[in-house]
Amino acid sequence: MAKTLKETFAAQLPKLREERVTLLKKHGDVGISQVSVAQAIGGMRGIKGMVCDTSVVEPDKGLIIRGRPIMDLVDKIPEEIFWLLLTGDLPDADELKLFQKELKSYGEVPNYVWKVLKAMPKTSHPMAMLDTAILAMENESAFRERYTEGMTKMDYWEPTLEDAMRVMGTIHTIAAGVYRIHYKKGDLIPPSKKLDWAGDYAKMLGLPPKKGETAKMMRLYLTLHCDHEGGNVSANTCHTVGSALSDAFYAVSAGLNGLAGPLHGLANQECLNWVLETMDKFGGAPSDEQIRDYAWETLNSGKVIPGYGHAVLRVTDPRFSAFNAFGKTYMKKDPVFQTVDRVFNIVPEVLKEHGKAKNPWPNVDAGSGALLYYYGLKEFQYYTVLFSVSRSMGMLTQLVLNRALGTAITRPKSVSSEWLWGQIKK
Ligand code: CMX
Repeated sequence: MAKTLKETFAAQLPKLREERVTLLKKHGDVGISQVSVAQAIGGMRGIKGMVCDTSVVEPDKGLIIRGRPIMDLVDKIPEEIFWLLLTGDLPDADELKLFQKELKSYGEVPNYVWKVLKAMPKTSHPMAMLDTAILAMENESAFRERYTEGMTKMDYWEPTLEDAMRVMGTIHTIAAGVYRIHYKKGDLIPPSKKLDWAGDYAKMLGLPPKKGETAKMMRLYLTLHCDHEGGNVSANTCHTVGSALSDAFYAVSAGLNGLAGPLHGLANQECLNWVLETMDKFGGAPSDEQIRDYAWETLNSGKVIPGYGHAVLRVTDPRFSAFNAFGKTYMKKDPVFQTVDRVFNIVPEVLKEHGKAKNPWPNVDAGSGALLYYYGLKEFQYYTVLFSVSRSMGMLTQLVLNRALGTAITRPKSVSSEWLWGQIKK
């Protein structure tokens, strides 16, 4: 008989715990990183100071989930990815079916969440709405309840997984509600009993199905954004908050607040804006020369070109390539998509000439907006919400793993500038 996600993970746990104990007790003194002054000032870039097993980002390869390059996973659906992130394996067909059913059993959004969202100012950013809704749902936390009752440390992961299922089971419904409330799209569309997570999200948004292509695009979108190892702002924030034993609702809401920053997830909304501005300025699909000029104008005015550069990657983000391949299959004549494709041919050269960005290549955000726009999601401000729905998978699975392995509360040592000068003089 097919096993549930909880049963599958529980069966793996003794080995994972044993390995963690061995690492700590036998190899705890092995050094893995040295820290320079530049790293302490520069966002701790490159310092190896935390463990994350859900995925790694190789500078020359991009995202690898549990040993599988993301390009090998583009045909999978997000529910399979969630399972993979947590357990290291893909579910078989029966396990997937059972998991989808279980997820739906966590799908009810309490009415007070809708009341909170409807009471928010009309000018609230959709990300502020999503994060507030997740935080409001903290009231449902199984972890908080069990912790108050006095559960043992060994059991922490169980209600954390339950909370994770509740967040994962509702976040797409909440996100669709945010869209319909914020943009006055009419009544909320209830979740379906039959559709998969991504297909249901597309339907609840109220997007035209375009013969099933919209759901296909959504599956790809939610799969590609699922995780990006542990040190990025949202994952790291979620981890830090969770390390204080704050429950999944606190931790994920905090992580999403980080995703709302323009240097992180919000770049998503800025990218397509930049592309459309270019089209607007030049009255239609711009020529290579016009893109070059506009790129320089952006850089010379002290702004970044959104969607390009990365803190870790040093090649074209494979997730950009996956979106590009999808666009070439389904919308190759679309002028916005064509412009994104042309920008890809020009901007890296400009950034190389500019000489500042360590990585002149596109990241995930450079291409996704054109697809969303084509399938009817024209409100850029909303784009980071889609990113969030997907990224919650990475944050939640990292959280469950850390609870299960008893990862310590985060508390790196900060130093004063005076101390730095002292070290330099030594
Ligand atoms: N356009 C212009 N300048 C850029 C640039 C870009 N796309 N990317 C990097 N640079 C500049 C940096 O601003 C920095 O300038 P200063 O020295 O004046 O501060 C310099 O190049 C060196 O930066 P870096 O080491 O290459 O990049 P960082 O690790 O500091 O930052 C990132 C990475 C993503 C914040 C940066 O490339 C950027 O701002 N890109 C545009 C925004 C974006 O697309 N963000 C989405 C990233 C994906 C995600 O996390 O969601």
